[in-house]
Amino acid sequence: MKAALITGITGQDGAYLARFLLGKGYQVYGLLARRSTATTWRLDELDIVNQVELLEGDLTDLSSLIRAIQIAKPVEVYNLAAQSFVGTSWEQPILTAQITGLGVLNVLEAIRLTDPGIRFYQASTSEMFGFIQEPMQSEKTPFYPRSPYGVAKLYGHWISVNYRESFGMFACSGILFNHESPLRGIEFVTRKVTDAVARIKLGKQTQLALGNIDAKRDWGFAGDYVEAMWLMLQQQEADDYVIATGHTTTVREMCRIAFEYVGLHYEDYVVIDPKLYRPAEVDILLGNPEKAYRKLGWRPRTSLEQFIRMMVDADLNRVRNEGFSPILASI
Ligand code: NDP
Ligand code: GDR
Repeated sequence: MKAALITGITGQDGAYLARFLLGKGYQVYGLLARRSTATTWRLDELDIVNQVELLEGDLTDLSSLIRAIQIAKPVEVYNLAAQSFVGTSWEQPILTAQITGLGVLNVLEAIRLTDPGIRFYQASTSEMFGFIQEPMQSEKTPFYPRSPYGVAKLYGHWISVNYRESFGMFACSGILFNHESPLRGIEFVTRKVTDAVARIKLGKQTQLALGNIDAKRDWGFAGDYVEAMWLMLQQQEADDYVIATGHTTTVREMCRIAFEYVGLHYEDYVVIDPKLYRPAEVDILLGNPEKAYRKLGWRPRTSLEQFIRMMVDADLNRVRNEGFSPILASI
């Protein structure tokens, strides 16, 4: 049985990828960072927590990564762990650099020192494009990150490319544009909105404070995007790919869709809080996934309207069961 190791298995993408790889017959190991409270609610939600093997470790601790690889003996390592919230990266820039930037080097070194034949996936991001220099961003678009998070990710991206070129390692970077789901963290704007829609609909909240609602994002569904990660590691040669839908939508329009689904108008509830504006913003992201279409045969399957409805439905359920839900207890 082939084994895979996922760092960030307790995150949104980690949980969906674990389920996807289990479906493909992999033995799935995940790195579990020590926290004061349990963070496995997403694995519980997908009902797979007993099917994966969790190994304690941290991206900033090289020895724990080497140990995890020695135990799991994976053929593939997916590096999804990160301090992934852009907003926090201005509050904790050094921690963000240590985890999201240097952490990638630790994983690559752990692989190089144990079994350099292991195939490696790095979770790169459209945030690396930042200040947009081309209307549609592809693998060839120059990078200009606009947050400490984006800068840290750019280091992770280039060190992965460098290990491929220096040591011939099979290292791929997926430059993924925003992707969402009912398992999305509450701090990200789609989930913040769908959670508020549920609370307002059920009479538990009256307003929703947001920052820049004119920002545009190319939003896809996380469940579709994890397949692209796996496909990259099944190719003859390691390469980098943009994964996106090719459509962009304002935060404002996303709000309209979410509120209208429950018969409400976002204008009646959304207030703008200037404190939620970022020190530097990425105004618009729009990905060109043509290379992934052509070489991986990958396609996004779920529309923005579909997954926003899924998220609102999930949040309505959670809010209704509040107080009893182990999921809510941990977010
Ligand atoms: P999440 O924030 O949901 O998950 C991040 C994961 O990283 C969690 O499992 C978290 O553990 C883990 N983690 C954080 N710090 C450490 C550490 N020091 N050592 C080990 N593990 C750690 O992110 P997503 O699932 O949304 O994203 C997955 C990856 O893809 C991230 O690298 C993200 O930056 C990147 N990405 C995401 C996109 C998106 O739209 N979702 C788009 C492009 C890239 P814990 O649960 O214990 O905190
Ligand atoms: P992003 O996602 O920064 O693109 O990073 P987020 O959902 O946080 O923000 C998207 C856009 O919405 C605007 N916005 C707000 N954002 C949040 N979080 N909260 C608000 O109240 C709010 N109001 C407006 C933001 O300014 C921004 O323009 C995500 C993460 O998953 C990264 O890890 C990943 O790399 C990128 O997507 C691609």
